[in-house]
Amino acid sequence: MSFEPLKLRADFPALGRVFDDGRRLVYLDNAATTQKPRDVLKATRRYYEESAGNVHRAVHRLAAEATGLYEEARQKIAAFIGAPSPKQIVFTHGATEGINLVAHGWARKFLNAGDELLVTEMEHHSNLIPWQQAARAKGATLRLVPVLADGTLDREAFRRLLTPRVKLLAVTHASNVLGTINPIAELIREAHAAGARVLVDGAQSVPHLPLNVAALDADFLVFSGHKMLGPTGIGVLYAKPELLDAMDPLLTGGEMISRVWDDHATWAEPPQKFEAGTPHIAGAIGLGAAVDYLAKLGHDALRQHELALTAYALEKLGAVPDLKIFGRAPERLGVVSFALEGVHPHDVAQFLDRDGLAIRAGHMCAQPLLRRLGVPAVSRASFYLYNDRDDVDRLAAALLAVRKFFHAT
Ligand code: 7TS
Repeated sequence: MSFEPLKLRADFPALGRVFDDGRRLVYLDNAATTQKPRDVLKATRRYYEESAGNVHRAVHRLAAEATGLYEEARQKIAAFIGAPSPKQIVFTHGATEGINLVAHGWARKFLNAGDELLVTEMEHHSNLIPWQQAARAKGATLRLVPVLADGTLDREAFRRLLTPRVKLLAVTHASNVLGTINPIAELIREAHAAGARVLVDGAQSVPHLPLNVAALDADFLVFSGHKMLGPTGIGVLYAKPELLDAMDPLLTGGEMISRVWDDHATWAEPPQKFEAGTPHIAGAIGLGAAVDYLAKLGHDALRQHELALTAYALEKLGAVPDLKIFGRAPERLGVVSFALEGVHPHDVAQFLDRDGLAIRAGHMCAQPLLRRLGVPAVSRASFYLYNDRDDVDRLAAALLAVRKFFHAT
């Protein structure tokens, strides 16, 4: 299917916003969070208006409907990422929680002193700090695979670092700063051959790329609903069944138990074992609707659209004088980080906001990477299915205007 971003835009109420000066919103902060289509808003609202019971406990009709909708969402998500069973889908509140769950429930349980954890220099803080903490708690060592000047991983260094001491490789599928798409299938294969498990941070990739966890043979995969048209506060941890069986829960309490005595308890089967308390039921249902929307568009068509738009953006931004683009990986997402010489990235974002353009500026929750890039902050534009060439033209024009303003004053 060919993409018609203008038509798709009509599905997103927020994208209809026009500011006081008559300029329409150009939303280019999709790597932070995406806008929500009506289908997602409707599904969420319908749960609250019609079926607002709790899940997995009461027998009344509302509770049965809520449970049905919640479990249906789990099935849709399993199908979307190619998980063999919905039992491998644990609802979390986002990618960050999923990583913490594995760091606590698996790493802290199974790591020994002298073991090693491998991450990369392009990780978001969410896929770094939980491993720093786990390594410290267990006397293990954390090592970082370097990033080369073009924004790709140093594969030779990776192979050198991948010793039999490495118990886990935790790696982002795609960088939220450089846009680099890592060769995840090869990294998993090499890590497995060295005897390590692999956690894939899919926060940036699952919303944009075709992905099949079973084919990849990933041990763990995490992602967030809000970066793929879904609600905030809902995300997913996928894991192989034997890992879910072996792991400890992060949260304990109601609904995650099998039997409870005065002084101890036994756990329910996964995924319930990891979903203590009342979950974000509306969020899960909303994420199910988001997955329906994306599946209808087709991941391959979405990828083609984003590839073409990113190539256009790199060309247009490349023509803005004094603009430096970070990351030149051949395989990349629609994420473009840049710096305009002599202008602070926050000032760039502020100026663009006046023109109705939403971009992000800052350290992108990737301080170790920015330190290596030699900058304290960058500006970032990130695209999704509803962006088009007109948005890129507006971005390039606004950047030229910012440059002119700062050079003239
Ligand atoms: N991993 C990556 C690669 C990310 O880009 C992010 C969020 C996370 C994990 C954490 O996701 P969360 O939903 O649990 O917060 N990245 C960004 C970003 O680039 N701008 O805002 C959030």
